[in-house]
Amino acid sequence: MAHTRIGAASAVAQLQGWAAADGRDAIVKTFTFKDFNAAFGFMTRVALLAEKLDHHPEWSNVYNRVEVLLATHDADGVTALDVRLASFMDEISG
Ligand code: H2B
Repeated sequence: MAHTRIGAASAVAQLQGWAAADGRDAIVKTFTFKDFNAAFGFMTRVALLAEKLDHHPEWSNVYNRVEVLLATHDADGVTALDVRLASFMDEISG
């Protein structure tokens, strides 16, 4: 079943430190770590959940920083799946 679009505003209201993206229905957050090893460890843990959920982030990494954008492509916007992945990222980065 396709996920229902909830929209970026609703998602950021349920999360800490996430913002609505410019120009599309998506949420964004920049995570900063101690060093590259910590950043890449974070990405590896997120990758395992992303595969399990079949729901993948758009992201980029420069040294200790990971910039993340989450949206559900099938729904053309933000759904509960994005909130789930965002919550996990917050949990393991804290
Ligand atoms: N990730 C995200 N973020 N949105 C999707 O709609 C999506 C995905 N669809 N990962 C999945 C893969 C789909 O393309 C595959 C075929 O299941």
